[in-house]
Amino acid sequence: MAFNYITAEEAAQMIKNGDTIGLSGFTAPGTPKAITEAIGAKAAKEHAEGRPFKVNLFTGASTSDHVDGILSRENAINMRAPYQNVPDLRKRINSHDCHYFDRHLSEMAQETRYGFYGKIDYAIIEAAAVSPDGEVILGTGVGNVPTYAMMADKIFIELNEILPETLYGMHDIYMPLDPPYRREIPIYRANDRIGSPVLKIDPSKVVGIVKTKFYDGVKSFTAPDEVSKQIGSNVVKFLVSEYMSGKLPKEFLPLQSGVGNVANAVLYDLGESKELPSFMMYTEVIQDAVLELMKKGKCTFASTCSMTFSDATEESLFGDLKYFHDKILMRPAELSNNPEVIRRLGVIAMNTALEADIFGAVNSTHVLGTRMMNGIGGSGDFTRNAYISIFSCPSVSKGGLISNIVPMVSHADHSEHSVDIIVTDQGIADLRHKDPVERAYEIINNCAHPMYRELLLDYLKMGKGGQTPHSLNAAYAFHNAFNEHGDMSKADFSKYC
Ligand code: 0RQ
Repeated sequence: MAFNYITAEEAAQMIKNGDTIGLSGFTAPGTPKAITEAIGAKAAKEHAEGRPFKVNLFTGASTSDHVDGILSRENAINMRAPYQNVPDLRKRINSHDCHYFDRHLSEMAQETRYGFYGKIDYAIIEAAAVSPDGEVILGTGVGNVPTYAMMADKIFIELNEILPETLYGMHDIYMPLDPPYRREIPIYRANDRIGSPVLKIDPSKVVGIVKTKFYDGVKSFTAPDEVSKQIGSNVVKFLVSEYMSGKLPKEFLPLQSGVGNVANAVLYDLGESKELPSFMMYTEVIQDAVLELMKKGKCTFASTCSMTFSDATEESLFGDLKYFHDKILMRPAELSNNPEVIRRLGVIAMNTALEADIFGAVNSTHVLGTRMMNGIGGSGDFTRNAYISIFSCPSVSKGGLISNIVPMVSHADHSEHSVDIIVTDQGIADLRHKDPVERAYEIINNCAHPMYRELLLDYLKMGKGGQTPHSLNAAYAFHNAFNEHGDMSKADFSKYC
């Protein structure tokens, strides 16, 4: 079939107020860039002329300024799911200009197919190539695009000339049947391939192809600061001791690691470790550090949903794709984050907390209990189903005005039933086989910053009984002190006695 080549502006003209759009990609990689920019420009014009214009936007995870940035500045997003991390969108979410629902990433595609979110009007797909019969070689991220493309009435393709066609073979596209017909996902090792190297779409739904030329725009990592380095080295120390004590099998287990500087620091440290064997990853994103680990032979394979590499790393990867071609497989989010597969493979999960409480509950999403930061991302998919689930965060934030270890989390994303290990720059708390009070001492003594330890021990002693001795009237003394004085260390429990 001969496709229509159009401009991004022509594509944006077809999008109407109230349309629902599903995007390819996961984080910035694989996410469209040009048409969403043009939709932002259209929104600005519509708003200037007094007409309402907002779209519903479904993605794989976070996107980039080309999507969430421009559309939020133009106040053009009505509903958004399942994850974001762009400051302009964060503001819109917290001011209720945008309805955001923060979903486990593994569930978004199937729930879209179940019809929970209504119909999809358009799918926009970033691609390296598309054949006349609708075989698409995707780019550097997959996300939920198989489902969005299947469900959408119409499809736009952004053909990005930066993306080499030699990406062919690095994707594993597979969509499970829905209940009651679903069978097991036949991934028994992280490197098992179960699907197609291309995304198959109905070519008659393609209303236009837009040619683009964009790198993903992921910033290079800064050298890790002292706190990140300390957290990284504590995580590796923990993994080495688990391995040496035989609690991890001699072959080791696949790793999942979240995004950010700490995750990158952990991976670099793993590369230096002499005690640990080489390993595979079963994860949702891989960052720059993973390529270094592959070059050293320390990481032998990565199953992921996207290659979240900085532009410089992406450029060098495309120059040397042959070496990495059989070491990386990009899959849809419902496979990369699949609870069944995570449990089967025994994935070691490493995610990030904003705050953790002394009994082991974790808040990854809400600053001081109310303001959405980013979202849960894949942390819930992995945490609940991991062989061992590790959460890390600095012991304090804002120069010590905030303790990230608190009496009670101000919002609960991950309960103590799913969290095994907490790591801060101060040390490691192993919560396994410990009752709530034992966990509290473990966390306070090993993970809390020394300036907050006495306060947290005072809180624990205030408890009047019960297996988890919270003191409900004082549980938010830290957060109240920050709201009143801008400093959690000014918490005064006597006010609540
Ligand atoms: O603010 O930038 O103004 O200084 O929060 O904190 O320590 O720099 O850490 O950038 O890694 O973000 C949990 C948000 C951590 C992130 C979270 C302030 C702090 C700073 C950022 P400033 P850091 P990071 C992967 C899987 C989702 C869960 C997950 C995240 C800013 O990692 O969104 O792992 N994770 N998902 O000062 C108030 C506290 C605070 C606080 C830190 N307790 N109270 N502010 N800050 N702790 C994602 C995917 O699935 C794709």
